This record gives sequence, C-alpha cells and structure tokens, in this order.
Amino acid sequence: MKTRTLAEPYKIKMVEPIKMTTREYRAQKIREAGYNTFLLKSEDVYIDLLTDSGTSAMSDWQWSGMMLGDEAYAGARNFYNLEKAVQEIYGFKYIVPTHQGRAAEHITSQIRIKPGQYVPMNMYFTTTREHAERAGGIFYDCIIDEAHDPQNTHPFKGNVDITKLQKLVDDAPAGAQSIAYLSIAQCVNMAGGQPFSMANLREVSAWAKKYNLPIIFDATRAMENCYFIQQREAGYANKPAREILREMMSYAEGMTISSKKDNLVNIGGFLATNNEWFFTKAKEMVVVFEGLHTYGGLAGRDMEAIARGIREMVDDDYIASRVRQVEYLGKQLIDAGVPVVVPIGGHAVLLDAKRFVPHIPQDQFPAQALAAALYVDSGVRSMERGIVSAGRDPKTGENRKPKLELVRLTIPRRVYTNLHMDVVAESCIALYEARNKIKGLKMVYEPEMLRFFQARFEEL
Ligand code: P61
Repeated sequence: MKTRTLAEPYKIKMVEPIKMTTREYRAQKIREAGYNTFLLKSEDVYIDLLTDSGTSAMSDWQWSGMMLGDEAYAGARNFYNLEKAVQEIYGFKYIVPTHQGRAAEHITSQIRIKPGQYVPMNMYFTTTREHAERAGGIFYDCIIDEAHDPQNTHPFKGNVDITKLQKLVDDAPAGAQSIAYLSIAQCVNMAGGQPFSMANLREVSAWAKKYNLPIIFDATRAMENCYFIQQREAGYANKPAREILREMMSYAEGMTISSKKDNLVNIGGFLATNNEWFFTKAKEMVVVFEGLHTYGGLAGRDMEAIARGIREMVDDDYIASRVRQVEYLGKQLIDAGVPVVVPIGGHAVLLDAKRFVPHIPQDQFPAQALAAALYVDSGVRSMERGIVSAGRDPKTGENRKPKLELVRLTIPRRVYTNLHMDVVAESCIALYEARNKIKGLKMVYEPEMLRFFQARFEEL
C-alpha cells in the first residue's frame, strides 16, 4: 500500500522575499568573491544552502518569547528558563551559556585538555579540532572506516570504532591517561550528517568506563540522530524521540552545543554537564571570554528563544518532517544518478566531488570549484567540505588530503519548501550533465586558520 503524504507540521505566517538574478550577474559575483561561497553577499543568493547554522525559521512561540527577554546583567529570568529546559530535555544539571558552539568548545578544551593529550573524535569538525589543537591536544579519528567512503551504505556511519580507541590506549605513552576525553558527535557533520546507533554508544560508554574516560558530546545535531535511531534501530521504533535523547545523553558526562542547529535559533550555544568541578571551572572561564555565567554572551531574549527551541525540537512530527525534507532532495539526486554521499544524512545532501568532477585533481580544489559552478548555474549557495576545509597539518604544514571531497547542500530548518528542493535538484542534475565544463581552481589567498572561510581562488 502506498504510504500517505505527510506535509510539514506548521504553516507560514511571514515571508522573506528573495532577489532573482541572472547567470551573467552570478558569474561576476562569484569571481568577485574569489570563488568562495562564504564571501558572497546573501542578497545575491537565490536558495541558501550554505549552512543550517543559525538559519532556522523560529516559531511564533519562540518569537513571542523574545519579547519577554529579561535584559538584566545578572540572573535573568530567561537563563533559568533555559536551565530548566536543558535539565528536563537533555538531563544535565549544570549549564553555562555561550554566544555559540565554538565558544563552548573553547572553554571545554582549555579546561579539559592537557598539552600532548589525545582527543579522539568520530571524525573531525573544523572548530572542535581547532580548539582541541589550540589547547595542545592531538586529534585522533576514531570513526568507523565506512564513514570515509561516500558510497558505503552502512546505516550508522557515525559509529565509533572501539578497536581504534583500544589501539590508542595500547600505543599511547601513558595509556588511557594520554586521553583527555572522548569527543563524540551525533549526526557527524563532515561525514554527511551520519548518525551513530545507541548500541554503539552503549559499547563505547562501557569501554570508556573501564578506563575512567568521560564522554563529552558535541550535541549540535543530537535530535536528528535520535530520529535515525527511531527509524533504523531495533527496539526504538515506538519510542518518542524525546526519550531517545534522554537515554543518549545519560551516557555522557557533558555536552557542548551550537544551538544554531537542533535548538532552532539564530544565535547561541552552551555547555552542560553533571560534573560539578567542570561546571565551576567553566563558570570561571566564561566570564573572561563570553560574559557572566547567567548570560554567556547572549541577550535574555536569545536565551528564551533557545529554551523554547529545545522544547520544540523534541516534537516527533517536527523532527520527522525536518529529516524527510533532506531525504526528499537526496532521493531526487540519487534517482538521477548524481553522485552523492549515501545514506542521505540528517541535515544535508553532499555531492561527491571526486566522482562528480573526476577530471579535477584534488589539489585543484574540485569541491570548491563545484560549489562555485552550482552558484553560477542557479544561485544555489552550498559549501566546500573537502581539501580546503581540511586545512594543513599543524606539524608538517602539508595540506591534509581528506578522502571525502564534498559539496554540502545544507537544508535550513523550517525555511524552504519542497519546490525549492526541486529547483536545487534540477540545477545539480543539469550541472552533472555538463560537468566537463567545470574547471579547477588555484588558491591565491590562504588564511592561516580555518582557511575555508576567507580563502580566495581564481579559475585555472
Ligand atoms: C555548519 F564551515 N557548524 O555546519 P558554532 N560542532 C558542529 C558544528 O556543525 C558547528 C560547531 C560545532 C556550522 C557553522 C560552521 O567550518 C565551519 O555555533 C558539529 O558555529 O560556533 C558549526 O558551532 C560550531 C561552518 C562552523 C563552517 C565551522 O555550517
């Protein structure tokens, strides 16, 4: 029997008009932007799939909460609303707000990493690794090998490979003491939004307990991971995503988060933990870098929007419709034979540039070139997630050459309709048919840190 169509569990109350542009105009704009989609003006973009970060549409309930901002310097009512939401939904006792996710990563890394210690992560994320390295930590990739293969259809490509963790403990000079903590992310961003399973988390947690190693989540996209567990993992089909989240969080000692994703707001983040020592140290540090521990760089109204977003994100109808829209776009590309990362992830569809433009060698930045070409074709803005994003090895200074050379089409939450997705799919398909015309790039300006944000290129 054909399943019935399910539409979005919300309706549109306010719209933001988009400017239409011509191909010639866009060709000029991408040249002016040094072929870097981060350097385009948003006004020149038709459908903005650069990121799902801070780009969500807030609900009327969140917006009305913003009018109830208590802008006192200390002890704002909204902080306590946020604290209560985190305690009830995530289950952590202590919370320190920050202006966004990387600030929580900075504080966590500085407090918890001793120079020379390893920080295993299930694949790197740019800011998470940067902050770990700035604290003297050494990144160690402990994700399963399948995650590095865009064509592997493993349902939980975000899983941790425990044999890799064991090898690290066995080989490291001081064994488990050489490890600061396990930094585990849900719906692994750089792998294409790939989830881990609860079974894997349970095993990782049991292993970590043996060595007295804490797990600290990067819970930026935890909710989307919970949806996949509900859909794919035995024993979870009838569990509300909200309960799945509570179980997941119970395996960790704490979390950092960019609230700009799961939490459905335009700005904010926090760290949360059950460890009183960590909380006390984080409170000491947040006043130096962010603001008092009851606002951490956020306005009272922002904290209210996060508190309400946290309560909205656990709605099963919402989270299903969010992930299904990503799948809707992905399926069209798969059906047309366009090379994408499979399975389709929770927040994005990723074009596999190595197969899309195989005539462009990796040192000519194939994903960067493809992202630029997509913008010129249709005004769709995407993001390079390949050799430019991977940066240079801090020891050798050489380019890191990641196996994954991807262009990320990231879907903002509650923002675009499926017709927008159709336009994106059409453009990707047209581009794939004319792929031989896409040329490689050379980098003409390279920033020292997180170079992908501001690097500039010229066409070869
Ligand atoms: C993104 F090109 N993500 O995906 P902040 N952890 C995780 C994230 O996805 C994340 C942060 C921590 C962004 C924004 C962004 O290389 C880039 O609130 C899993 O952005 O500080 C952010 O949270 C950091 C885009 C960040 C990038 C870094 O689009």
